[in-house]
Amino acid sequence: MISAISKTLVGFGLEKRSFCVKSYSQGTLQMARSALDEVSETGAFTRTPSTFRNFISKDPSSPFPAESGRYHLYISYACPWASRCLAYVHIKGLQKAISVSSVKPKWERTKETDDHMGWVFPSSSTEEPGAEPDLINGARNIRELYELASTNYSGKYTVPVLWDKKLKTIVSNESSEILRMLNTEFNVIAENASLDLYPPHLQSQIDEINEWVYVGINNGVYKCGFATKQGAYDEAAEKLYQALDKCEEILSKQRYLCGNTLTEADIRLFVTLIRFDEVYAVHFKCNKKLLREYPNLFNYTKDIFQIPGMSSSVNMEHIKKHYYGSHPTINLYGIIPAGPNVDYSTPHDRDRFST
Ligand SMILES: N[C@@H](CCC(=O)N[C@@H](CS)C(=O)NCC(=O)O)C(=O)O
Repeated sequence: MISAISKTLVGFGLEKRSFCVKSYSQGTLQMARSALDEVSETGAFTRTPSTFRNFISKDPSSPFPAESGRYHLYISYACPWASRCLAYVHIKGLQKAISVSSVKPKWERTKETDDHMGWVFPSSSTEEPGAEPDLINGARNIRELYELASTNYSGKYTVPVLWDKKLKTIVSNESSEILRMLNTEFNVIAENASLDLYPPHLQSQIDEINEWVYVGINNGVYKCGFATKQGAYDEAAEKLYQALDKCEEILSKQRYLCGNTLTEADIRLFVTLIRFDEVYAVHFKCNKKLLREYPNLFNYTKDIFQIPGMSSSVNMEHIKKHYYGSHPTINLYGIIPAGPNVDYSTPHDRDRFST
């Protein structure tokens, strides 16, 4: 049995990652090639920062000026960080200005010569519904985009990737910063320019909420799922449920996290909540309480799902195929659980708060 498991992990290119101690320098991880590498000696998942941090600007003289048709957003529907960028493209009305395409949901080998597993494009538009071949660069996978943009890149090959078709490079691979660009810099082009998800009077409140929501919930579910020691898991699960309880309490009094106005903080929370019962509860062991057991959070998730444009940023088939199929160290046989198939388009009670 042990050798069968070991053989399967080698097939996934994961044996070394799962059983060897990684190299560290002053507590930070070096050369993480995938999220599965980012586990510290205490068994805690520790995310490494994104590398491409340029900003698109409304100033036409900037290196990356906001221009219709110039930028492409590479996403995976499975990824919460990429999905929040896609949600912004939809709700800001930027579909005509910024093209978008999704990779296939399940990680595959990205090179014949090493064992890296990552995001790949389908070879035809019919191979995997929702995913498209890379018509911009003809890349076979996301890794090749990073290699086009930088000859000495040594980090993870993550989505989202905001690509500049003119300079043929990556503008940004940091979703929190892509959200800020999409919110303000394209307003001359955006069909829904008046929607401001980061208005000046709420910025400090949004920043404060984002901080504990990221630590406890957005990243917290990954910390639960990728923990390799009980203590690391226990700590992450405790923080997760404290943060969820706090959200439930806030949302018992108001429609959204910052009051009765939808903000960036809500979109950032939503992408984790929509994956919660379908994936995180099982795959990441976040089962102390389900989203459906939190009346306010559950109805809030439906409310946001029903905002025009939001539901088309959610592809549950890709979400389930990815998580259950791409992390063999925590789901060796890649079995996708049958349920629970929650319908987020059913009526909710959030209209009880005035907007
Ligand atoms: N900081 C990044 C994180 C993005 C990220 O971690 N994306 C995951 C998918 S959910 C990824 O592409 N992982 C590839 C890998 O771990 O190799 C952001 O928010 O944009």
